[in-house]
Amino acid sequence: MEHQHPFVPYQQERYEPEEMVRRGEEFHRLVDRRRSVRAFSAEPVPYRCVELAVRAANTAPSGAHQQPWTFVVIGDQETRRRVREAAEVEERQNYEGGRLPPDWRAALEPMKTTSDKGYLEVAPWLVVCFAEKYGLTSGGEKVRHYYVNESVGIACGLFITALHVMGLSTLTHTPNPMAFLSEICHRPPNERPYILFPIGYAAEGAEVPDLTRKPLEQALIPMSGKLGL
Ligand code: IYR
Repeated sequence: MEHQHPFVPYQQERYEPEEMVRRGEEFHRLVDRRRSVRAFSAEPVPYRCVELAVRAANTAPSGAHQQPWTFVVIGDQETRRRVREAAEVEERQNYEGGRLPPDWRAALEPMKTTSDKGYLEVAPWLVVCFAEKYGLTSGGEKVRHYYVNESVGIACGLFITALHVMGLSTLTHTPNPMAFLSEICHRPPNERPYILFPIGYAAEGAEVPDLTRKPLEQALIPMSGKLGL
């Protein structure tokens, strides 16, 4: 074992029930306003905000505390242009070259997405989250990683939430296939690109599809009685 985790006391914050509900309602109102954005302003965004979002992501629980994520931050115009071009090469094959199977194309139709990924060059920051399929010891031995998808997915959830709290917009973009990101970001073979996030302010006049959230009765199935309040 390279690391040991001695046990230390932990005290979770406690609130009166009314305060718990008030905080929950406030948080729900906040996250309910988050939307995936595909039209960004080129206005600069402080690096510190991106760093803080990664700090939040880096608090995620993970299988065996293996923290199997890496977030690569790209800010320079030239690299953003390379990412856009490589993503568009793939997406043109998907959308115009017939690589997207018909059922997938039909599912995407309401989103009105196309192979044009101009936002990858407009948004001032691109962050690529990589998932570590396995770890490596200092001696180069492979270490099995557990629940990689769950762990990295949760980290990315925290990441987009932190950006939203700061008033920033993003998109969970998954160009397909996205191996080109490993090359551009110089990441090792044990890491695979997971999600590409353009980050910035939503463009003036940006529009999003008028989606609604799944009704609570479908998302929440209470199997036993509701307690209190
Ligand atoms: N990667 C493609 C296609 C795409 C797939 C899904 I599922 C989406 O929710 C959105 C897009 C693209 O980025 O256009």
